[in-house]
Amino acid sequence: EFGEGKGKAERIFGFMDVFLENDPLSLQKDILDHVEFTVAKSRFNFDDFEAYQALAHSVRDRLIERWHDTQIIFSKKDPKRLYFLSLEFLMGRSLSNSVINLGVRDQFADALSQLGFEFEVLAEQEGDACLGNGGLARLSACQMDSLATLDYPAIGYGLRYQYGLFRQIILDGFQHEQPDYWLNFGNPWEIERVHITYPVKFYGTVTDEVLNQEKYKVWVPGEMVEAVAYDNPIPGYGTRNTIVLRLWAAKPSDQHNMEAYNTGDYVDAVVNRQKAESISSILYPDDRSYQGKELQLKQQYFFVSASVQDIIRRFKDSHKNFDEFPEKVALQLNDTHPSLAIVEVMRVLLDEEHLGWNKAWDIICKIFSFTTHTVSPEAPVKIPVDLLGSLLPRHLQIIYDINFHFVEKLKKMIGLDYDRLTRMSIVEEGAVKNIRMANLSIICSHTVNGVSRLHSELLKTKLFKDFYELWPHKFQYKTNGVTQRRWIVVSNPSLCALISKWLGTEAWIRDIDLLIGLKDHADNAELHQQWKMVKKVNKIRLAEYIEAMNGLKVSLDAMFDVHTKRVHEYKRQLLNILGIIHRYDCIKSMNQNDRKKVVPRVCVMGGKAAPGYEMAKKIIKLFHVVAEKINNDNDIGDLLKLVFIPDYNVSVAELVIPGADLSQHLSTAGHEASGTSSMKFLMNGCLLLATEDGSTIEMIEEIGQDNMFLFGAKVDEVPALREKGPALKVPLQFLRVVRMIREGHFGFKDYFQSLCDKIECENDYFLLGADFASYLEAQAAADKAFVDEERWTKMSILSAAGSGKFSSDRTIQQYAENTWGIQPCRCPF
Ligand code: GL9
Repeated sequence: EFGEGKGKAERIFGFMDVFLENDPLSLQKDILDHVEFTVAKSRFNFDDFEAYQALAHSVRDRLIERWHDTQIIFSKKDPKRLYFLSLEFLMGRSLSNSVINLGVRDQFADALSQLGFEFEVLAEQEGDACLGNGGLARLSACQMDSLATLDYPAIGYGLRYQYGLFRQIILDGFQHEQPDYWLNFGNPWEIERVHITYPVKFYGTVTDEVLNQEKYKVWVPGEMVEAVAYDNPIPGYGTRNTIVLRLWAAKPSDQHNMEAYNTGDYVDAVVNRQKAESISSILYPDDRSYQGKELQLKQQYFFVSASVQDIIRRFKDSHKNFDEFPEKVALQLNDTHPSLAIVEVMRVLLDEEHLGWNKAWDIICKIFSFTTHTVSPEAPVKIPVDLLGSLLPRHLQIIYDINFHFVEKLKKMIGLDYDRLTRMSIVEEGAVKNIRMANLSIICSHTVNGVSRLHSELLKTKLFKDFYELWPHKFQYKTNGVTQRRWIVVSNPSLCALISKWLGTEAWIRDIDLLIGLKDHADNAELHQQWKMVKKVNKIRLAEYIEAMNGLKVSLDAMFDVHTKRVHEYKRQLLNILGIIHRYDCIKSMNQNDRKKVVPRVCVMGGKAAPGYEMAKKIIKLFHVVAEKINNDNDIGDLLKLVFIPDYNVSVAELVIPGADLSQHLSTAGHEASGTSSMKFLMNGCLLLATEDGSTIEMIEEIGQDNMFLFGAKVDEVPALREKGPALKVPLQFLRVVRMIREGHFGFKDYFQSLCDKIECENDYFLLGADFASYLEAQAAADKAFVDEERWTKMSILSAAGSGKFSSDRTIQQYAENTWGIQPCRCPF
């Protein structure tokens, strides 16, 4: 039994009040204090970047104050807490988001202007925190914002990578990668916790020991590394609640390898020690493929072990024994990356807390929930048994034990159906034995969530069919959402003001369902006028960015047609490029009269390709060669312009999304588990051109198919089309544009042959040919709608009005109620 509740909170509570003042004078003094003493510049002489740093520290002080207050309430009330484990968080910038959520944006802006600085200019000084790859990582960030805003007692855990996602630079149309030294100029948004550290063990051997006549396993590690906590406060909006994202960094441990100093070369020993830091040094850039690398597995366990120690330490601080553990702790596994947490909790309960198998297993089954984010059956995460056994010998034993119990139980339930037993086993037999992380996660979690309704159906009928038939009650889904705080309030202030004006309230910022109220004004001429003005402001902002970046002047009258996301074959950026070539080809063959009817377009593309993904890199290059040709064709002028936005990230998205008229979401049906950028575009009144895939299907229900441009094969039509293979009839236009690429119309003829082969000669797995005609029709429909300004504006208003379902507030509330079983716990002042 361990210590009782601390009960210190009571004493402090009586006279606790707001400590830092937010009037202009206090803010100015705070900022100047930080200029002088934190940044160490003279308060009479500092530049924009130094002013940003001082400003950030003043905001951080306020975050810390609220976070402390929130902590006191949480410790006092001791609610069930959610621990959100994710290896990736794509936070982007913090300044604007923080001051808006704290409700001090205008006060800070006033204070700064009196000091001769402009808030917006300083905000531009901040770099992005890119500790993630794409959709999955940005989803985690949006969900943290919702958890804080809805007052849930939650903590996020992740890794503090020294290098975030690579920077993409484009040289001669090719993608090159550069390291992201995001910490070089310091990071005012984190608090280093030098006293919150945990040892993390690797390698070594397992021995048997006897204690009180009971046998126990003892893991004697071969290597030890220290995990240090870095806390990133996450403020809620319209509440004092501020939660924390705790990221772990690896440091050499003093507890181990002391021998080396005495025996070997001192300098060598210190240099070797330093290698420990490499564990948290770099984010793996591969979107969704686990490569079985030792360092990657080390990262996963490092983060899991530190988090689990922290969670158990916090629980023990205020509870006598583990009886209440499942009532106080919910652990959310964001995809399979943190799944070793299951085994780690089991190990601690067995080997360190000596609870015995049954009691420990009973706890495991009550605390874990698992969300999967992929539909790809080709990329299940597997860990080679040899690798796992050498790095984490005790964990491998526990996995075997869990599997043994599971298979025994399964045999009783389904009999000796060996095929099925083999499929469901955690251990994959074969030339190389593997541990299947998804099977482990499903078996040990009480709930398995998908990220959209369609995704969930696919999980139940295809990917995890065997498990669904066994445990239908485990399977749920929570359609993804995004936070309107970042994706409207921060990124589109003009639209934010307009919405509040027409709804007569700002309450929609916390209560997104109110957005539907815009529908009542969808025909109002005055709103139309103002709505168009807002779009224009945002298009100007985007056009200026494009010009500054590419030197390209684009016409504001053109339709801004945007396609931004990670580059992947299934996302079909190639389909967009083929469509552009077709458009170009058509314009070229028109007479002057017909040309007058063409809707001018600015086609914007952006996104990174995984560094080793050859096809994706070719697609980026193809966009550039086509852009080069079209943009320099005087015959085309403003009718068609192509822009590639390099290094697309969160802060660039904040600028691009509000400026888009149309956005494209072209995944082959059945491949995009959810998709979340579409939700951001929708909220910003951008029309969608999309396939019926992932969350798009639910968007159709919310805003109606008349307000979108839909095309392509539906998910149940895909298998039959694939079956046909080369016998499938593809339209002539398709063959023509592919031939243009093949024949070198845009140069780099040899380089693009393999790309063309894939969609023409090989099986065209992603069905570009099959969907091409219907894609062109949808594009034509978009052109037609765009020339009818009134219709377009109405569609745009209805898109935003109907986007309420896609707030992460709704997603999080569903998780809280149906999966985690947690209640809000709100700071009372
Ligand atoms: C993803 C899915 O592919 C998306 O469809 C989904 O919207 C998000 C969030 O649930 O998760 N899964 C996944 O591995 N990625 C996703 O975007 N990829 C990256 O994050 C790079």
